[in-house]
Amino acid sequence: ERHSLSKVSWVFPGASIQSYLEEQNNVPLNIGITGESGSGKSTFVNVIRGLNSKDDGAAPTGCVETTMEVKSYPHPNYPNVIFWDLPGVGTTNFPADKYLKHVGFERFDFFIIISADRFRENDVKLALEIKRMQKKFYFVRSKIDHNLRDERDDQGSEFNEKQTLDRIRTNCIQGECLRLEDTNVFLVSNRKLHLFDFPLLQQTLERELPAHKRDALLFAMPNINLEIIQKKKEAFQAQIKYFASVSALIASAPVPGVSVAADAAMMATTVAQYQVTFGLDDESLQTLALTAHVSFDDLKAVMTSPLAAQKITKELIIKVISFSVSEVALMAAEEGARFIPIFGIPAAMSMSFICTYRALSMFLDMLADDAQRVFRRALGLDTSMENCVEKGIQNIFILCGLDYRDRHIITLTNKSSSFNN
Ligand SMILES: Nc1nc2c(ncn2[C@@H]2O[C@H](COP(=O)(O)OP(=O)(O)O)[C@@H](O)[C@H]2O)c(=O)[nH]1
Ligand SMILES: [Mg+2]
Repeated sequence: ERHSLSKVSWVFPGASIQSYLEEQNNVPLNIGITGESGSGKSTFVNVIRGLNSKDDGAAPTGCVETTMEVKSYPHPNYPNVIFWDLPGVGTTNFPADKYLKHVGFERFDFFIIISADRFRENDVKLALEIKRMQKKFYFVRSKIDHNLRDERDDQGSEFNEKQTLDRIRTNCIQGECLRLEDTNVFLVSNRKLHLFDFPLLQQTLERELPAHKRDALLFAMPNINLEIIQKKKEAFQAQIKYFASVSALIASAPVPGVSVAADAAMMATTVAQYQVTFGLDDESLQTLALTAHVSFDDLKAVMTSPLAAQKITKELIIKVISFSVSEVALMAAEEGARFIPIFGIPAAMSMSFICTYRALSMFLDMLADDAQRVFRRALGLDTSMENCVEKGIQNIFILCGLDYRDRHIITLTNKSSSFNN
């Protein structure tokens, strides 16, 4: 799939924009997950990649660690982002410095140290050694859902969630941990990543990573809240100008027809990437349906874009674009402009730029919007049917090249329906 972008490179063998784009999407990010056996490392490695423990490529969970093996788990959509399931220091019996050599610490961008209860001497020694090696570490206290459930059972009406969380936070970094100044601990439930401190952990990682690695992390993160969906959208939007430039270069090829076909192939690859990154491909939706206890069909039902639940192909892209009157006019103009001698090629180039820019932006908007609806539906938030109908109408407007912000037409349809009642 990824290669369809490079297939067009024969048109402009030197086009460095393409290699820039490919590099952007292949920035390596290696995250080491360590902690004692049973703390929830393998489960974390799975859920952060959007996988259930039974999915293909999932790390085996619930088994007592006996090997010193270091295992890598690439992200299913972004194999450049690798989560490493490391043996606990305790399992290896190595002191911290030998342990870090054994797991190959140089390759890691940062470490996550997980514990299901209090952090121990081992964890602290390891953290100090990681720091000495000038790498970063983050403490994650897992299984918070268990603790809250137990507390609720014990305390009945006295139960106070915030107090309980505060107490866990202080308790798990007592004793040995006080040797580490200002250590943050993130309270996480692998069963419910969107709750507690996981969103904060994600923000912290993003803030503390070098700038060129931030998008790699962002695209690989599960859609745990609307902010992440919005941030992914913004990062993709920022890339669109480069894709549009590639298509402008292709358009300057003096062969009619090549431009549209190559653009559609490139767009299909890009839009398919949007789809999986927003978790809107069938597989991701199925996983979400399972974890959120919502039916797959219910999730599908809230999506309103013409790309919803479809495999993204060149043909589909052309079909959706050809429904959009304004895009077709632009494309036809581009093909026409090619035949105007001398001025033709630059004109075709700029039209191709605009055309690709607008089409990709349109697809991105549609999918980001669907992602938000699916997210709300999964959490049982406010995606009412009315809402969907209005959005459906908006999409028809876009496809017809009309401005859907022309609200009076929508208001008109609303009026006529209330008239019928
Ligand atoms: N309730 C709950 N169970 C968890 C959580 N994380 C892991 N588990 C369970 O704890 C057990 C051990 O987890 P695993 O990921 O295999 O730990 P590892 O030995 O550190 O890799 C498994 O049965 C998991 O399902 C969590 O956050 N909440
Ligand atoms: Mg494990």
